[in-house]
Amino acid sequence: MRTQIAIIGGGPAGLLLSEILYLNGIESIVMERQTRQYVLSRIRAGVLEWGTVEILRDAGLGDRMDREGHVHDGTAITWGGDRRLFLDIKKHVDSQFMAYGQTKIQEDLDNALQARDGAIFEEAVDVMPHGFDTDSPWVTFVKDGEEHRIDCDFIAGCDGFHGVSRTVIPDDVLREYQREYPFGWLGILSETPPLPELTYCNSPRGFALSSMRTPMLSRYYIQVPLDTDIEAWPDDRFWEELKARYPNEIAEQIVTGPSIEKSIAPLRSFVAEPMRYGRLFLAGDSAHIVPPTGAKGLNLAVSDVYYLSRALVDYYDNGSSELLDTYSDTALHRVWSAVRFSWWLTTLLHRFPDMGDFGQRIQESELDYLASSDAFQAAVAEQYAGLPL
Ligand code: RFL
Ligand code: PHB
Repeated sequence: MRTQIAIIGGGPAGLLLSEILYLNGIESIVMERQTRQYVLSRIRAGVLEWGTVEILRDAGLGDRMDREGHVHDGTAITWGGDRRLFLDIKKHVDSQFMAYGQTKIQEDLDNALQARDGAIFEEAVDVMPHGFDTDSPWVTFVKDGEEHRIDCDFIAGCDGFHGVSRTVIPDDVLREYQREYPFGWLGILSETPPLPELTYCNSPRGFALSSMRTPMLSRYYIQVPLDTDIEAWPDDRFWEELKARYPNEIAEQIVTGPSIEKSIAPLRSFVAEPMRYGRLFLAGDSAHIVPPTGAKGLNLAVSDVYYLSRALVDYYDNGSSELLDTYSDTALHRVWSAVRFSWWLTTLLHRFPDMGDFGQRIQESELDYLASSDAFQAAVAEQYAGLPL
C-alpha cells in the first residue's frame, strides 16, 4: 500500500490530523492498536479551550459540539474551608471555554471518518515506523495475522504516551524531561446534575474537582495516594470524602448517586524533544503529558495537529518545507508553556506528602492573593483560556 501520510494512533490527535488532511486533499492511513469499541469508550478530558473549539469547527466537527457542549465564562476555585473565587475568564481575557467530553469528540471524529470512508486499520499490532531518516519512509504492522507495509511521504506519531513512535528516535537525539507526582486522581462519572461551575478545591485532605459532561452527567475527582486500591473506594466512601474536602456550602449542593465509571490516573509532566526526526513527526501525548489539573492535554494534542497539518498542507500546496522544519520548535514553545501552567496549578492545589501545615498555609495565602488581585487573576485566566496559536 501507499499513502501520503501514515498516521500511527487513532486517538483524538491521529483522527483529527487525518480529517484535516482529508479536507485539504491529502491522503492518509491510520493504524490503531485497539478496537474501535475500546477507543470510543475511554473516558478522559472534558474542557476545551476556545482555540480548540474553533479548530474542531473548521474541521467540520462543530455541529454536535455546539448543540451539546456547554460554554463557560470561567471556573471556580475553593480553599480554606469557606473561600471561593470565580475566575472570570470572559471578563479578564474576553474568552470562554467549552465543556464537551473527549468521548464525544472521539465519536464525532469516528463518524466523520466513516462518512468519508477514510482508511483505518484497527487492532493493528506490532506497528513499526521505518526509513524515516530517508526520503522514503514506511510503516509495517500485523493485522489478523497478516503482515502489511505502507509506503508514505511522512509518518505522524499520534500514538500516545505508551506508543512506539517516540521510542524509535535515537537516544542521542531524543531528550526527555519528566516529573512524576506522588499522587493520582480517582475519578467517577455519575448520572446526577453537576455543580453549575467547574470547581477546583484545595483542602488539607487533598485536592478535589467537580466537573461535568451534560446537565445530567457529573465528573468528580479526588486526589489519592499512588498505591490506592480502587476496590477500597465504594461510592459511599467517595462521596463522603469528596464532600469533606469542599466548603460546607458547596458540599451541600453536590448531588450524589451511583457511579457509572470509576478509574485512577497517575499525574505526570513529561516532554520529549525534538518532536520531529527526519520524516517522523510526533503530535499529542506521544510527545508530552501534563497533569490534568490545567485541562491542557487534549488541547495540546489539537494545537500540535493544527501546526502539523498546516505544515503538511504548505508542503504539498506550495512545495515549501519551512513550516515542517519549524514544527518542533513552534509546537514545543506552546507545550512548555502549558507544561509550566499545569505544573504550577497542580502544585498550588494539591496536598504533597512533605509540605506540612506550613505548605498548606503558603498555598492558602497564594489563593488569598489571587482572590485579591485582578492582575494575578488576569494572568491565570489568560493561561487557563489558552494562549493564542
Ligand atoms: P491518546 O488519546 O492516548 O491516543 C493515542 C492512540 O494511539 C493508540 N496507540 C497505538 N496505535 C498503534 N500502534 C501503537 N503502538 C500504539 N500505541 C498506542 C492508542 O490505543 C490510542 O488510541 O493520545 P492523543 O491522541 O495524543 O490525545 C491526547 C489526549 O487523549 C489526552 O491528552 C487528554 O485526555 C488529557 N486529559 C485532558 N486534556 C484536556 O485538554 N482537558 C481535560 O479536561 C483533560 N482531562 C485528561 C483529563 C486525561 C486524563 N487521564 C485519564 C490521563 C482527565 C484525565 C483523567
Ligand atoms: C474533566 O472534566 O474531566 C476535567 C476538567 C478539568 C480538568 C481536568 C479534567 O482540569
